[in-house]
Amino acid sequence: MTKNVTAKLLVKRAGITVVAGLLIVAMAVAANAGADIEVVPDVTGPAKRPNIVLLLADDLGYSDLGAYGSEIQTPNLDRLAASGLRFSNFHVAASCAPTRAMLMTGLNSHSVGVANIPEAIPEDQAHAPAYQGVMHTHVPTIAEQLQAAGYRTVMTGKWHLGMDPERRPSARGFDRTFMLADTGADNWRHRSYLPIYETANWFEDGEPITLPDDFYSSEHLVDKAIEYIGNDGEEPFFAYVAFQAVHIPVQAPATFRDKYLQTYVGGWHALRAARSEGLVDAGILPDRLQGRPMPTTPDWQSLTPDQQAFEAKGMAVYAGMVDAMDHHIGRLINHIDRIGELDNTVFIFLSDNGAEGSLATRNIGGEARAPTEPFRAWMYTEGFNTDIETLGERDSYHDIGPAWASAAVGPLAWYKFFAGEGGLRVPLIISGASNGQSIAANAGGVSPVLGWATDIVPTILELAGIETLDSLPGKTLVPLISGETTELRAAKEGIGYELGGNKAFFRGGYKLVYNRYGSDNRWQLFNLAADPAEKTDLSAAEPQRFNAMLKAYNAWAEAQGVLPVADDYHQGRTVMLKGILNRPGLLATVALLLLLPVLILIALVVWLFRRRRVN
Ligand SMILES: [Ca+2]
Repeated sequence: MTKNVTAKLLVKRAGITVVAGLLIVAMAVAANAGADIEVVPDVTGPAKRPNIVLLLADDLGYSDLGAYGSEIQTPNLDRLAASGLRFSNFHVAASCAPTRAMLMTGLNSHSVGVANIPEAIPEDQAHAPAYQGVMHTHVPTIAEQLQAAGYRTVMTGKWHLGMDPERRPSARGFDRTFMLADTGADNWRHRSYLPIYETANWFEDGEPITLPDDFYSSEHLVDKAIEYIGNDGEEPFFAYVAFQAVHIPVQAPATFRDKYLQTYVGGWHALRAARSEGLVDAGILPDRLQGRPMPTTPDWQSLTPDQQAFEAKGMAVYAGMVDAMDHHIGRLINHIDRIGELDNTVFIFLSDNGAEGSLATRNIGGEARAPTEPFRAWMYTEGFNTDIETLGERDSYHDIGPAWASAAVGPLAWYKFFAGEGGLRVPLIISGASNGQSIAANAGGVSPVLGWATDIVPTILELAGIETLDSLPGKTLVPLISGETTELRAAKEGIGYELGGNKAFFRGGYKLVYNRYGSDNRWQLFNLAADPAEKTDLSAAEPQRFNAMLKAYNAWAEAQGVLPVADDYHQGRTVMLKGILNRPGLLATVALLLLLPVLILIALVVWLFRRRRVN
């Protein structure tokens, strides 16, 4: 509250200064009327605070943009990168809601109640304040702070921080909202994408709504953002557009997909190698790295030609979904240009976690085995199909699986849900202008500085000219963008992280990491600066550093209220079991279907018995 009041006062003061300055200029002009003296207005400080557009992709991999070495065409984001600054060492949480909570509050996910997505929190953690899965209502959001400072605030897309009325974005500082409350949804229709939800929970301005028939997620979310931003640039605006691209179900219009029909026929090993090279060509990584082979990546050659054709087309859908998102971002940029605000708008683009490796619709070998039959049965009852001809189109359901997900993060290890760099390291582009001046001193440059999700809120506050609370753990990135400095954190300053039992601690160029999978199910130490692919474990070679970082992680975890997970905890299974148990209607239907043959049998026996007695 104090913060909001302070913000209001600062803005009021700024307004008074500008008005007073203009009055003085007007009086000077009047006094000098008729004289040959040219009066130059001396208005110091920004005439108008910049608009801020926060663009969030869902499950987009580290190397999925052209500006990060991808073959996927993303000309609009590449243009933002060329005039702004890219970050090559920026990290977020490995799944949706924890990152979103940090982006909205500037605080660590545990401290705002979002240690994990609500769907994946096991019963033995659910009592703890850090494990509510929905964002605490007493913590101010960036939207509330900007709103208090006179910004018009709009939000479209996936929220996933609480569905109760008081937790919806309409109650958390956004003037206009068009939002999805769930982990994801169909991109083409008003329909859930998992059996854990009865329907997709969409709201406009806090009220439940039904999607229009001509819906495609990236297109519609941008249409709504354009509608809410409107045509007049009276007040500065903050627009948060949280795309469904490229979250499961992977879906794209055929026109976007078909550009890539031949791109992935060489398979995932070839793509991973090409992406690793692309990251070097794009100036993101200094050297070409060979990624660790992932145990969940089967040999491409072990697939049948039919399987290869299906997988290659599926990846074309994924590329088309990224391409379509970029196309619609281009429409948003054009709108802002049309209303004359492009020279006073800052764009921040990032992904909420690394590429998604879950596989629900089929098995492809390797260690990525999944019980696909029950899921497929549910999928068909909902009207989805996996036909190759129409893959990604309306009513199609696709997921790329772990092998393509590994390729999408280039040489990095692991992907979404894991604490490897493939799960945590994402593209971040900050670009644009404030009052006609480009904010980037080194346009097209790349910053290799270690950044963390909580750095975005202080960055936005500084851009908006709002004083930042000392209690925020993150750092503003503005001095890096303006070229004032190339440093962000002191070498001794650490960053702790935990999600579903996967954990990490970053400090001084090193990373301590624990991934709950196979031989990675232990603490390992990597020199992140020299070894971003996390290939050489230094825990035995550098025991002092290892022990010091472990101690620091434990202290951080205790302060954050991190709870251990049970040895048999499995994120995906928890989501499905917990979700289905929360749907009594679905359970009753399943039970009835299972009991139906037994009931028929009993009826038959009774009928036969009676018939015999009658005879
Ligand atoms: Ca996500």
